[in-house]
Amino acid sequence: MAARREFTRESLAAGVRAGDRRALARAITLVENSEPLAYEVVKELYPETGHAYAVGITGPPGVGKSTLIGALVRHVREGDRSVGVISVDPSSPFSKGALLGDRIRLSDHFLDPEVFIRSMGTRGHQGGLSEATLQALLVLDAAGKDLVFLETVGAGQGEVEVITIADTVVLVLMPGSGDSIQALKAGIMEIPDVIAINKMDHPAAKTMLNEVRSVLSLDKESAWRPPIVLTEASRGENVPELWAKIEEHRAFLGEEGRLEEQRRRNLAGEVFAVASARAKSHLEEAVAEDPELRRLLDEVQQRQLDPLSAVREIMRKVFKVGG
Ligand SMILES: Nc1nc2c(ncn2[C@@H]2O[C@H](COP(=O)(O)OP(=O)(O)OP(=O)(O)O)[C@@H](O)[C@H]2O)c(=O)[nH]1
Ligand SMILES: [Mg+2]
Repeated sequence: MAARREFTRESLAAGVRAGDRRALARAITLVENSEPLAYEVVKELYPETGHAYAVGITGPPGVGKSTLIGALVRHVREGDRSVGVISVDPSSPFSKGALLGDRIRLSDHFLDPEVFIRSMGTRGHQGGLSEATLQALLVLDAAGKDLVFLETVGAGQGEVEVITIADTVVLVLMPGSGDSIQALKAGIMEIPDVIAINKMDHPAAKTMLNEVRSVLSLDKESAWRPPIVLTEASRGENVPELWAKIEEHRAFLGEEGRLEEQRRRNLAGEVFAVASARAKSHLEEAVAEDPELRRLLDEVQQRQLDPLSAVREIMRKVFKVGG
C-alpha cells in the first residue's frame, strides 16, 4: 500500500466540510475508534451542523432494514438530495468485513458521489453505541448530507434509545416479529414514528398488520398516529409510500416548532446518556483497579457491610461525592 498522507485536524475538518469521501471515511473510522482527533474535528464542525434530516431505521435482525434503506436511497436519489447511511453493528468491534451483506445490498449506490455509506462497529467503543452514532451523524451533517439514514438492530430496549437522535424513527418488522409486538405492547419499546412491515410477500403479512394495528390503537392520546406501511424492500414495493409517510412525519414536526423542540430534547438526552455511559465505565474500571473498593464488595457479599454503606464509600472515593 502506498504511504498515505495523514490528516491533520485542519485538513480533516476541511475535507469533511467539502464532503470529500476519503475524509469522511477517515473521520468515521476515527469516531469508531474513539480517537481524540475525531473529537477535535466534531468539536470544530458542530456549530455548522443541524441541517441534515436524520431517519433512524431500527428493527429485529434480518427484517430487511438494509434492503429497505437501499430502496429508500434509490427513491430519494431520484430527487436531488445527498444521502449518508450509517449502519451500526453493535456486536462488531470494527467495520472491516462486518455487514458484508449490507455492502452487497447497498452496492448499487457505491458509484454515486452523493451517497456515502458506511458500516460501523462499536463494540469496545468507550462511550458506547449512542456516542459513536451521534458523532458519525454529526460528521455526515457537517459534510452537507441532506438526509442521513441510521440503521441499528433493535428488538427491545436500549437499541431504540440509540436512535432517538434521529428526527424520524422507522421501526421495521416482518411477519413473525412477535417479540417486538410484545415489547411495544408492554411499553418496553417506544412507539416509533412510522412502522414498516416488510416482506409483505410473506403470507402472514396481513396478520402482522392487524397485530400492529391493535397495539397502536391502545394509544389514543398522541398527536401523531404512527402510520403502518406494508413493503417488499427487495422489489422496491411500496417504498415510495413509505417515503411519503416519513415526509409526512417530517412535515408534522415542522409545524409549531416541534422539530426544534424535539432536537433540543434529544441533544440534552444524548449528552446525559453519554455522560452516564462514561461514568459507568469509569466506575467499573475504578472498582476493578482498586483492591480497597473490591474489598467493599466482598464485605457486602459476606454481610459485614450493608450495601448502601458500600455505595457511599464508592461514590466518595470514585466521584468525590457523598454525604
Ligand atoms: N421475501 C423478502 N425478502 C426480503 C425482503 N426484504 C429483504 N429481504 C431479504 O431478507 C434478508 C435480510 O435482509 P437485510 O436487508 O440484510 O435485513 P437487515 O434487517 O438489514 O438485517 P441485519 O442488518 O442483519 O439485522 C435478505 O436475504 C434480503 O434479501 C422482502 O421484502 N421480501
Ligand atoms: Mg442490515
